[in-house]
This record gives sequence, C-alpha cells and structure tokens, in this order.
Amino acid sequence: MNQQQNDAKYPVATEADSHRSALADAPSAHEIPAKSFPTIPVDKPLTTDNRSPLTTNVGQPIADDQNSLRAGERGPTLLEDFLLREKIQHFDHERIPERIVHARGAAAHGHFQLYKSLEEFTTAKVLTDTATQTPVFVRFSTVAGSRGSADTSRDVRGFAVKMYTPEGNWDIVGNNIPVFFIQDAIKFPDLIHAAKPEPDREIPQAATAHDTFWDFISLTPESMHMIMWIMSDRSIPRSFGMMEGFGVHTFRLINAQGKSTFVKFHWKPILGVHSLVWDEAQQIAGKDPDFHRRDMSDSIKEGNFLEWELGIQTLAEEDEQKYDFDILDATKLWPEELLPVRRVGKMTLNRNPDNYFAETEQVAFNTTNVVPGISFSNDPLLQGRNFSYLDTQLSRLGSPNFTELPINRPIASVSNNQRDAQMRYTIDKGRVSYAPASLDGHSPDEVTPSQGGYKTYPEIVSGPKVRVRSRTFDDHYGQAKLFWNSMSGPEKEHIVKALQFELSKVETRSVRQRMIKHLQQINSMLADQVAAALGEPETDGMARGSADSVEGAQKLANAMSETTASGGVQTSKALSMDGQPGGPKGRKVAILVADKIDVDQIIALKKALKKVGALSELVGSSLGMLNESLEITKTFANTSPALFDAVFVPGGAGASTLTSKGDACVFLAQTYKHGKAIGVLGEAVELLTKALPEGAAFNEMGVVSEQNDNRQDQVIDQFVASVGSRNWKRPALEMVAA
Ligand code: HDE
Repeated sequence: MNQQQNDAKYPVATEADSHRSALADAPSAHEIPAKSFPTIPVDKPLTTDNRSPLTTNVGQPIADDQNSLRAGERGPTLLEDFLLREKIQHFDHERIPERIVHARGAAAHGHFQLYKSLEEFTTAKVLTDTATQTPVFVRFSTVAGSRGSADTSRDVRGFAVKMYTPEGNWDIVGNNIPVFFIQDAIKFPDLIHAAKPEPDREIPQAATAHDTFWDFISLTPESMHMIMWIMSDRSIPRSFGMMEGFGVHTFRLINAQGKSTFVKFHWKPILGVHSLVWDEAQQIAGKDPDFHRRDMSDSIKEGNFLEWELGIQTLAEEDEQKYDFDILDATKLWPEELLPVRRVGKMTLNRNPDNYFAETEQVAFNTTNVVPGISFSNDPLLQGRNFSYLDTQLSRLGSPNFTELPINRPIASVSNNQRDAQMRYTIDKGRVSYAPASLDGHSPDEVTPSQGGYKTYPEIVSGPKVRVRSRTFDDHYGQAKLFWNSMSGPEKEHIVKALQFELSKVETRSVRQRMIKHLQQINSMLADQVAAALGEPETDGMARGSADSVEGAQKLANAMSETTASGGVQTSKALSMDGQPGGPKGRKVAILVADKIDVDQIIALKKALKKVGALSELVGSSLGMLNESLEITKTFANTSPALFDAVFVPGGAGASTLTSKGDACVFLAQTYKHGKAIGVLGEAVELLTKALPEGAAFNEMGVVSEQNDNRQDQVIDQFVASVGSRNWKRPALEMVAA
C-alpha cells in the first residue's frame, strides 16, 4: 500500500509523517473505527486478501512501513522500533528445512470419485462409497535436486496423493516408477548420500551422472531393475499429467469379514504416458526450469484438468507365494499380463494452490496415513518408511502439531487426549486430558472395529530375530530383462544413450567397468553398445554397432533376453510407452511469426487447437501485437523448440522474412530431429526446405507442407491430428544440423 492510500485509511498519518516516527503518530486502537478492528475477535480468518489496513502480526495498525525509527533524521536506529524488529525477525525465519528428498515439488487440489464399490475387498469408505467425491491434494516432485533445481532432471518423480476421506486422511505416497532401487529401508540413507551432490564440492546438482551414484549402484545389484527405468524416458516426463503413478509396495485390503487381499495401487493418466527426450530435458532446464509446474498450473487455469484412473492389482492371500518373485520385494512389479489392473475410480486435479508455502511446502505425507480396510504388507522398505515420514515432519515442520496446518488437517473430526507442544492451534476445553476419566462427562471414547475403528490385520507372525534378506529377494536381473525386452526399438536406443551419457561422466574407470558387467547380465547388445561409447572392448565378439546407425538400432530392437522372476512373462506391453493413448490434448504448439504473416491461417489454427484442448503461442523476433488480437508472447531468444510439442509456420510475406532467419531454421530442424509434428503453408514451405537436409520427410511422418494456401483447412486438420505424436524413424536424422 503506498503512502497516499495509507493516508486515506489513517486520517492521523499525514505526508510529513513519513519522515517522522511511526510510533509517535500511530493511531491508538480506540481511534480506529470498531468496524475495521473489532475489539472482541469473534471471527479470526486465517487467510488474507491483503486489502485490509496494514498491521503487525498482533493486529497493531501501522502508519509507516517505509522508515525505521531513528533518533533524528540522520541518527541511529532505535531498539524500541518493534515494527522493524517484528518484520525483520519474521523474515529471518521465513525458510524451513527443505525435504531431505523430494525437495522440489508442485501440487494441485482436486477430487477422487469411485466407479464401483470394492466392498468385496475392503471396508474403506473411500473405496466403497460411489456417491462421495473425496477431496485430494497431490504433490509431484523430483527426488535428488534441492528446492531450486530444474524440473526436468533425470530422476524418479514423486507422486504423493492425500485423500481427505470421512475416515481420516489416506496418503498414497508413490512414485512414477513402479519399483525402487533398494529392498531394505536401512539402505536408503546410503542411496541418497550417493545420489545427492558429492559432499566435498557439492556438485553435481540434481544429477545422477557422477561417480558416487554409480559407485553405489554398481555395488548394489538389487538396483538394476530400477536403473533400467531411470535410464529410460520414464525419468524425463513430458508433464505431470502424462505420468503414471504407483504405490510401489504391496498393501492389504481388508473386507468386512476380516479377509485380506494383497493389492498394488496404480494411477493411469487419461492423456497416456509420454516423455521428453534427453536433449529437450537438458535445454528446458536452462530455458524454463519450472517447465512442469508451469505446465500444470497453466493447464488447470485453462480448464484442461489433469486426470487419472485409480487402478488396482489384487492377489489372494493364499497366492502370496505363487510366483517366482516375492511380493514383498519392492524391486519387483507384478506383470499386468499376470495380474491385470482393474480401473476403479477417477482422480481430477482442477484447482491450483493459492499459496506455495502454506500448501505445497507444508503438506506432510505419511505412509502410515491409512484408513480402516487398508493396511500394510511386510515389505521391509515400506516398514522403514512407516517410521521415516512421521519422524521427518518433526524436523521439517518443527512441531507434532503439523497435522493442524490447514493443508494437513483431515475433514474427519479429530478428538483425543494429545495436548500442547509448539504451535498448538486447537483450544481444548475442560479439565480432562486423560483416559480413563469420570470427570467432565468423559474423554473421547474408543471406537470398536465394528463401529469403524481401525483394526490391524491379525497376521500370524513368528520367527527368530535375524538380520537376513530372504532368499526369495535374490533375483536382481530377471525383471530388468523383462523391462528391456518390453521396450520398443527407439526406447531401447534412448536407454543406451542415457547410459552412455551418465557413465561417460563417471571419472573412475573401475566403476564404469563394473556397470558394464551388470549390463551384460541384462543384455549383451545393450552392454556392448554402452561399452563402445566408454572406449571399452567388445565383450563377446558380437559386432555391436551403434544406436546412431540404422543397423545398430535394428540390432538393439531385436536384442532380447530370457527373463526370470516375472511369472514366465517375457515381454509386457504395459511397460512400454509405445502405443499409449495420445493426441493433441494438453499439448502446446509454437506458431512462428513475422510481420505480414498470414493472420487468417493463425486464427484458423488457434481455433482448431483450442477445440481439441491444445495451447498455442506466437513466437517472433520481439514481443508485441501481430494485429489487434494476436499477441507475440515468446521470442526466439527466450524460448526453444524443446518447450513445444509441435511447430507451425503460416504463409504470407512474413514467412519469407523467417526464411532468412537462422533462428527459425533451427526451430524447425530441432523439431524435426525430436520427431515432433511440423506444419508449413504457402511461402513457409521454402523455410522448411532450407531447414531440413536433402532426403528428409516433407510430407509424411508428422510433417505437412503445402504450397497451395487453398488447402489451408486440410493442412490444419492434418497438422492438429499429428500434434502430440513422435515420429522416431524420420529419414536423414543424422544429417540434421540442430
Ligand atoms: Fe520417501 N521419503 N522414502 N519414498 N518419499 C520422503 O518424507 C523414505 C520411498 C516419496 O511430496 C521423506 O516428507 C525412506 C519410496 C515421496 O511431500 C522421507 C525410504 C517411495 C515423497 C522419506 C523412502 C517414496 C517422499 C522426505 C526407503 C515411492 C515426497 C520428506 C525406505 C513408493 C512426498 C518427507 C511429498 C518423501 C523417506 C523410499 C516416495 C525422508 C526412509 C519407495 C513421493 O521421510
């Protein structure tokens, strides 16, 4: 609020006051009309619209927020200035410790709706009551980077869902990858220490391409399945709304008869699973490090809500040991071909948080937030997590009262004898804070299981206390092979190239060599092509080729390995991103423009894109208005083709101006290289011809070029239909100069 606005609200503070003591002239409480400062606080809202008069944190009205209290105009500042001290003190303590892992995140509100009651399996209201919309808050995150790191680093993504159910909060604190690096929680600090920046120089930030990570991995064979996922494009998602989510561990559902069924939770994105390519991810980290969080909040703002279906895989209690993998081992998934995913409900994210800190930063997920009818398995990783989450919130949020923060508070009522501690918000009434009690009526009554009280599944447990890993956890390569076999040719190429990138950054040769040995266990062609880039000899005399050559790529596509630990399944279609539902919805198109470009074509294209739920932006040499309604919102300097899913260049004289611009050529060339849709009309065909090498595809594989402006409508339709698809096999790729 500026001084003039201030004056209007505070008649006692005049312009001259800004040079004088704020204290001396501050209006006393009784001078303020009772309407703006009620003396009896009947209503104490926690949110502020920042439109009320300026006050301190205890409601003292402030007359001067621009000058500290001084002894004389040029004199020293006085200790008495409680306004200054309060403001600075609050500022000094604005930060709280960031999460040890998953520090970088973004979140949204929404709801979950069940399709059909699952009462056959569980008593949980959220999974049996189809009439209720359960509010949810979902936080997506990367794991290794600190809070200010880039969204697109190669990493597993956190996918943490908090459901505010009538029986208390249920959190599925999952990831976008269905397995994990380790089998036992006791290894977690080591894994994270190895992955985080190396402690001597604190580099690299948010990257696994360094010695300590690969040293640890190369000595931890159980991580090989997860490594295949991390080296695939799954670890560089296109957007949060195009990621799958997984509860990872085996949980239990318990029905009204007390019968338990093992379950795995899945989130299946309606838009399908889609990823960036590594070259794009690296560019985006520089051009727009907030790419994923911006995409989510923009989509929600535009009404393009993010949607997933909740899926469950169930396994009868008596089938626990039916397969050649252990269902308690978090490095193993349940192949969907063996145990199909049943889609049971839909989650929609449709509201952006109002305040990042209050909601996204202060939200506290906890794997022990389960509701009656849902329980745990003995997965040793899950058991360790069940300790960790509650514990970590204490050091992060500072008090056991973090459950009272608005974002963590359940919609179910809370009533118990827990009291006090730092930052207690609830004002508990009466004398009784113990049980059993006879005074004051009584303290809160326990709820019997038949009335809905939480009951732990009475699993029979016996055995010696030992520190051993079950032999049934021993197969470390079988499902890594299943993942490899299930990849399409281009997906295999991307895994090879990711390993080449990561391991070539490892400075210690023995670590690189150890990793090649592990890769040999998964697939010899994979190992050989990685070894080639690391300058290591061929391992078994096979002509290895290179993923860059057509011949080498073909060899990779055909390279299969016999699986184990997969219930006999050799390939699983569900693991590949090839064939996922796709299309233009949720995508973003760049329209390259210059003066005198054909604006009618732009208007027609924008309309067609909007109709299918795709966004578009005009990219030019400078910001400004192209005509009275079309605004250029991006420049060649501040954006990159990596930030878009497709590019279109309209015709007209402006297209010829673009033809003489290197930036426009690079834009098209890079889009071609990354397999994304391209559309050019009229004079813009010349630009495309200049940008692409001889032999490139000009009218196939997602490229539409048409000199004849009369065919505008067909060209636009064809272009829009191919937005969102990738064409990995375009000709002359190796010749593209981008
Ligand atoms: Fe976490 N993890 N984790 N984790 N995790 C945390 O809790 C931990 C694991 C996951 O957006 C921490 O509140 C241990 C697997 C997500 O706020 C901490 C182990 C999976 C998030 C912690 C694991 C996850 C966390 C840090 C090995 C996928 C972010 C801050 C036993 C199923 C939630 C916090 C958010 C956060 C511990 C392994 C998912 C330290 C000990 C496996 C999505 O408590």
